[in-house]
Amino acid sequence: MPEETFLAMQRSIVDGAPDTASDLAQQALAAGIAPLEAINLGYVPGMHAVGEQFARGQMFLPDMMASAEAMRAAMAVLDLELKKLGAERPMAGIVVLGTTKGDIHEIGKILVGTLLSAHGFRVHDLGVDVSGEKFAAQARELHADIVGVSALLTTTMRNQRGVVEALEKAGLRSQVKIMVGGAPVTRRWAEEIGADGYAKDAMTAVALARSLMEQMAQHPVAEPA
Ligand code: HCB
Repeated sequence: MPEETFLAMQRSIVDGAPDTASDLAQQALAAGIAPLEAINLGYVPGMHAVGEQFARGQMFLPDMMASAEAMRAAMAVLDLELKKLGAERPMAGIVVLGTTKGDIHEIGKILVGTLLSAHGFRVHDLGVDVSGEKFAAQARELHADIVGVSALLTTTMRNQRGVVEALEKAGLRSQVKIMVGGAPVTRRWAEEIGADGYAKDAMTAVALARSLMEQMAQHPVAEPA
């Protein structure tokens, strides 16, 4: 039964069918399937299939937009369940999250934000197409412990370096940890631009955020006077 449900979830994304995607998410919750399982085994593989078909020229931009809509519809149902878990946990840290300048991909970032919230982090999502300067200004204003930067295009990945530089320029680099992610991003890239860590998916991002918080607790930096 779950196998069929996961396949139907994948199909709802490939077909760009928001109502079906949302119905399946509700059915899954009613059947006791964990929201994260539905995301990882049902909907995300659907998004990957869409990316592959787009790359092969078998899908076009409007199709990809419809698939994104279906993904959002499913996430709207599952998000609520995941966030309930976070309300019961002690505050784990403050995260400012966004997609780099020039990039409007948001699904992965939203997923990262949802899982961080579900694990007790207070997440401020700045949205998409966010400049390094805005990341820095918001990190200061919101007293962020961690800045999470997403990029899905090889052309916008380099703007992650711009975020690291903006935080340095604002004098915040020693107080704020930076984690990067997104389909074209690698650990090596994270090291090259001077970020503190890379996460390949949302669960890894939670583990990374926890370990960055631990590092900060072990080596606290005095707030500037
Ligand atoms: Co878009 N697109 N797209 N797209 N798109 C990609 C990314 C391609 C790989 C598709 C392909 O060619 N195979 C490709 C990029 C090629 C490249 O640069 N190498 C591409 C392209 C080319 C484009 C346009 C340029 C197409 C055009 O206009 N001709 C255009 C660019 C617009 C722009 O940003 N300026 C475009 C537009 C779109 C939309 C709008 C139709 C839509 C986005 C809608 C939205 O987000 N609201 C879209 C989509 C949906 C995709 C694919 C199909 C899926 C992306 C997705 O949601 N994945 C994608 C194909 C793919 O990635 N395989 C395709 C699912 C999520 C869950 O995975 O990797 O985003 P994720 O996030 C993970 C992970 O990376 C990590 O955790 C997340 C959760 O597990 N993570 C972090 C992410 N951020 C993190 C931050 C952290 O701090 C830590 C971890």
